[in-house]
Amino acid sequence: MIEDWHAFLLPYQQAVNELKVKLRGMRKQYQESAQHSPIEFVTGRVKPVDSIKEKMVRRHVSEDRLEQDMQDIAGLRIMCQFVEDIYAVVDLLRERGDIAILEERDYVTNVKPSGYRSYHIVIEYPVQLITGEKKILAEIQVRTLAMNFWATVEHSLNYKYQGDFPTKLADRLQRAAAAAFKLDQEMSEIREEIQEAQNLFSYGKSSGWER
Ligand code: 0O2
Repeated sequence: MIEDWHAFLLPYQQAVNELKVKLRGMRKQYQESAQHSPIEFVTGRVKPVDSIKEKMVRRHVSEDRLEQDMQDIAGLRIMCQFVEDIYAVVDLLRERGDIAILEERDYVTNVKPSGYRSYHIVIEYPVQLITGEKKILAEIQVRTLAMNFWATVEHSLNYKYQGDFPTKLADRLQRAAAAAFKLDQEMSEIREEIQEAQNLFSYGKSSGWER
């Protein structure tokens, strides 16, 4: 029995905090060298205890298998402007010496039945604790801003309807997913022009809207 969930989750929180800094650092380096950053912004979270318990029941995960079998207790999200940036980010992650990629799931190409798109990477990341090194599993979700918009809205609705959407709403969500992907495709078509304009404008720097 895990009696102290706070203590159990502490290394996960440390992993999320460290990875947020590192991934945001990658964006900063692109900006400083006046190059288009494939990373627009980064968020992270530790799965709330209630969600962990709910997923343990749903996926038949016992407490003694939790660390190995639940891969998204530590979660990072990387948002990109363009679909092409997703694959650039994945390449960057593959090159890093501080994370080991265990699994990749390409829901960008292989869209889920719900309409969900994102690129999922399961990593192993070592955190340094006062008791020594501990390897933590974390899931990095890489997606465009449009995919993120859809997933965020769908996630809230899912919470309300517990996945049992009325048919009309399910249809709307499917159409919204298709529209979001169409937007991504349209943006990709004019990507070079957009990036040229962004280089001239040097968006992140001169506007002051730092992330
Ligand atoms: P939260 O609140 O986002 O943290 P499963 O968890 O059973 O769906 P699996 O194999 O464990 O599947 O992992 P998978 O499919 O690689 O990733 C699960 C996570 O991806 C979910 O986490 C969501 O973040 C996201 N995701 C997957 N499918 C959908 C979807 O249809 N809609 C939305 N909005 N997000 C999705 P959680 O556990 O739902 O929690």
